[in-house]
Amino acid sequence: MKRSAESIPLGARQSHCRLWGAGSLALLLALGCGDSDSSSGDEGDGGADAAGGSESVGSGGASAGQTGSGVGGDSSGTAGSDGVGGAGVAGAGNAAGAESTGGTDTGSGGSGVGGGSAGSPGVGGSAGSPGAGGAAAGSPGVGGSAGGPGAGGAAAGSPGVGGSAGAGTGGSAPVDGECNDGIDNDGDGLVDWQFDVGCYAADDPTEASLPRAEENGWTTFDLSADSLVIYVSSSDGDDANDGLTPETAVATPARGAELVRDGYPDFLLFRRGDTWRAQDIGPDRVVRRFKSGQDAEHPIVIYSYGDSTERPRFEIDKHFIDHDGNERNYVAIVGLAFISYPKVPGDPAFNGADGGGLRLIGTGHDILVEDNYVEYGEFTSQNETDVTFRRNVIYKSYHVDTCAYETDGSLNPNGDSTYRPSGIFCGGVDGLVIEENVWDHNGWNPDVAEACATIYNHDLYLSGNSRLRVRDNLILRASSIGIKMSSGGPGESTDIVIENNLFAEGEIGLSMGGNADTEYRFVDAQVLDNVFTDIGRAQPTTRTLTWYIDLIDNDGTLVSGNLLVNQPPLNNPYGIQLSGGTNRDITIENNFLYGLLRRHVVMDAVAAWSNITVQNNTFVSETTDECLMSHAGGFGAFTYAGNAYASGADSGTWFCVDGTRRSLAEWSTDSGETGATTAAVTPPDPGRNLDSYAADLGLGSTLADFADAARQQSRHNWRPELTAATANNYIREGFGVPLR
Ligand SMILES: [Ca+2]
Ligand SMILES: [Ca+2]
Ligand SMILES: [Ca+2]
Repeated sequence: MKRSAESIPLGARQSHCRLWGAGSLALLLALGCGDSDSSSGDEGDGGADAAGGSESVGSGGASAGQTGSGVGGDSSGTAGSDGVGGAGVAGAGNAAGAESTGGTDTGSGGSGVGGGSAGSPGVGGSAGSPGAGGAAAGSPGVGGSAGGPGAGGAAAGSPGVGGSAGAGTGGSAPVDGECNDGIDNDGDGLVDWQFDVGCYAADDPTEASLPRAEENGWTTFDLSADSLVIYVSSSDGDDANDGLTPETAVATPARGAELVRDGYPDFLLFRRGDTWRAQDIGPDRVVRRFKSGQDAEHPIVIYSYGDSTERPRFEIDKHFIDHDGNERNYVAIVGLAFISYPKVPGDPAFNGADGGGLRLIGTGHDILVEDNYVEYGEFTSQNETDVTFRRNVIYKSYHVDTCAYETDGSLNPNGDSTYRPSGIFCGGVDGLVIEENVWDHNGWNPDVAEACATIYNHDLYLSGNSRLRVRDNLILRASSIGIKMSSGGPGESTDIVIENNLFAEGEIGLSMGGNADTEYRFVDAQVLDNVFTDIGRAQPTTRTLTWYIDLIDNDGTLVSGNLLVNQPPLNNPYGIQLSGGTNRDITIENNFLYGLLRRHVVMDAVAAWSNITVQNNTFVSETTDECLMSHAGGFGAFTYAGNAYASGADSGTWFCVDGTRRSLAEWSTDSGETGATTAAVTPPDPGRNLDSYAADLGLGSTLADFADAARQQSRHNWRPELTAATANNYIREGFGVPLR
C-alpha cells in the first residue's frame, strides 16, 4: 500500500524503471515500466485517436534506440487531454530522442507524447495531436526517438501505447489505459480495474499501486508474494467453493472472513453490485472483531471486484466490524456500502434503532477506512492509533427516541440524551486523519417519528484525540455542531489541524471547547482556511443559534484564513468566540468575516488569559446591529492590530467594550489597536453558498441538491467539483478572497 506521495520519493520510484539496461525489455514490461509499443522500429502501433482521453501517465519509450516509424491514426479524435511522457529507457542506439512529430490533426484530440531519450522523460507532443506520431490517416508519422517509437503516454489515458491505431488505417477506437486494456500489465495475475487491486478505477493508467497523488487520490494495493485473495459473491458464489477465483467465489462474508488469514496481507474481495442482508463478517461479536494484517505496508484488505461500479452493499443490523476492545492492526476497509436496514423507513424489519457501521474500539493501530458509504449508521473509533477515515460518505446517522418534550407537550430543543447518534465519534485516538469525507445530515431523520435533532448529535464528535488532522471535508446539515471537539483535561487533545473544510448549516460550525472546565485542554491547534456558511439557517433543534467558531481553554491556537459568511438573521449570532477560564498564545489573523450580523468576535476574557492576538482580519456587517465586536474583561492580554471593520450600524456603536458602545476611534484608544481601518471591500459576488453552487453546477438550487450529488462520490464516480476544496474556492471567489 502506498500511502502518499511523500512516502516514496518520486525519484526513487522512477529509478526502478530506469536502472534496467537495454535487453531487459521483457522484465521491464513485466514491471510495467516499458511501454507496450514496438521496440524494433516496426511499423508503429498505429494511431488511435484521442477520443475523450483523460490524463495519462506514459510509461516510457521502449528500449534499444530504435526509431519507430509510427503510423498515425486519423485525426478525428476529440478531447483527449495531455498525456505525459514516461521515462525512456536507456537505449543502446540512438540516444537522442527526437520529439515525435505529430501528423496533421484536425481533431481536438489528446496530445501525442514522444518516447523519451535515454532515461529522460518523454517529450510531450502538443495538444491537439493524436498520440505519438499521429499523422493524418494513413500517412506515416515519425515515431518517437531513441528508446521509444513514438510512444510515451498516449492520449486517452493509455500509457505506453503508441498513440495511434493500426498502420495507416487511421484508427478511431479510444486508447485504453493499463486498467482498461484487457492485459495483466504488472503480471500479478489480476487484470484491469475489475480485478487488479492496484487500479483505483477504469481510468487508472497503472495496474501497479502508486502513491495516492498518482492514483487520483485513492489508496491502491499490490499483492504480496504470499497474499491470498478470497472472492465473495452473493449472486454467484457458493460457500462450498474455495473462494480463490472469481469463478469459485464463496457466498457469505462470514465464510470469506474465515478464509483470509490473521497476520497476513490477504485480500477479502466482495463482488460489486452484490447485496447481503443480515450478514456480516461473522455471526457473533467475537468473529466481528475480524483480523490483522502483516505490517503497515502489507495490511489485510477488505475491498471489492467485478464489472459493476456499485459498491458491495451490506444491509446490516449491527456493526460490520467491531473490534470491541481488542487489538487489530494493519486493516484496510475500502469501498463498501453499509445500510442499517432496521432504520430504513418502510423496511419490514424497521425499528429505527438497530444498525451500525464500523466500531474500531481497542488498542490497534494502522487502520484505513476509505471510500465507504454509510447510511443511517456511523463510524466510531476509540483509543486506537493511526486511524484514517478518508473519502467516505456518511449520511443520516440517527436513532429513534431522541426527542424530548416540555410539560405542555412542546418540543424541548435539547432533546433526549439517551442516544447520541453522530456521523462519527472518535475518542482518545492518537494519529487520527479525517479527510475528504462527506458528512451530511447526521443526528436526526425528519422522515422518522421520534428521531429528533438534539444538542447531543453532530456530524463529527471528536473527544480527546491528538495528532488530529481534519481536512477537506464537506460538513453539512449537522443536527447541532459540524465538528464538536471536547477534551476532558489539560492537554488531552494536542496537535490539531482543522483545515479547508466546508461547514454549511448545523447550528454551530466548529466547537473546540465543551464538556469540561479544566485548564488548557486543547494544545497546539490550527484552524486554517475553512469556509463556514449558513450556520444556523435550518434550525433542526429549533434553537436559534448561529455560532461559527467557538474556542474554550485553548493553548497555542492559530485561527487563520477562514471565511465566515452568510449568517441567517437569528437572535443569537457570533463569528468567533473565545471564552473559558484559560486561554493563552492565541492568534486570530487573516480571517474574512462578511455579512455576519454582529459579534464577529466575542472575547470573554478573565485575568488568567495571556498573549491573545487579533490582527489583519476583515469584519464587515451590512446590518444595523450594534456590537460588530464584543470585548469584555480588559485588554491586558490582548494585541489588536491592523483589522478592518465596517458595519451598517451607527458609527458610535460598532464596538462594545464591557457592554459600552464605542466608535472605532474610541475602540482604538481602549484596546490599543494599531492600524485599524474602516473596511472598504466590495466582494464581486457576495452571498455565494452551496445553494448558488448547486445552481452553478446545474444540480438544482439548494444545499440539499448539492448534498444529493456529493453523496454519489466514489472512486468509480469521482467529481472534483463536488469536493470541499473546489466548493470552497467557488465561495471564496464570490467574496474576493484568495483561492487556495
Ligand atoms: Ca490491464
Ligand atoms: Ca495485474
Ligand atoms: Ca494504479
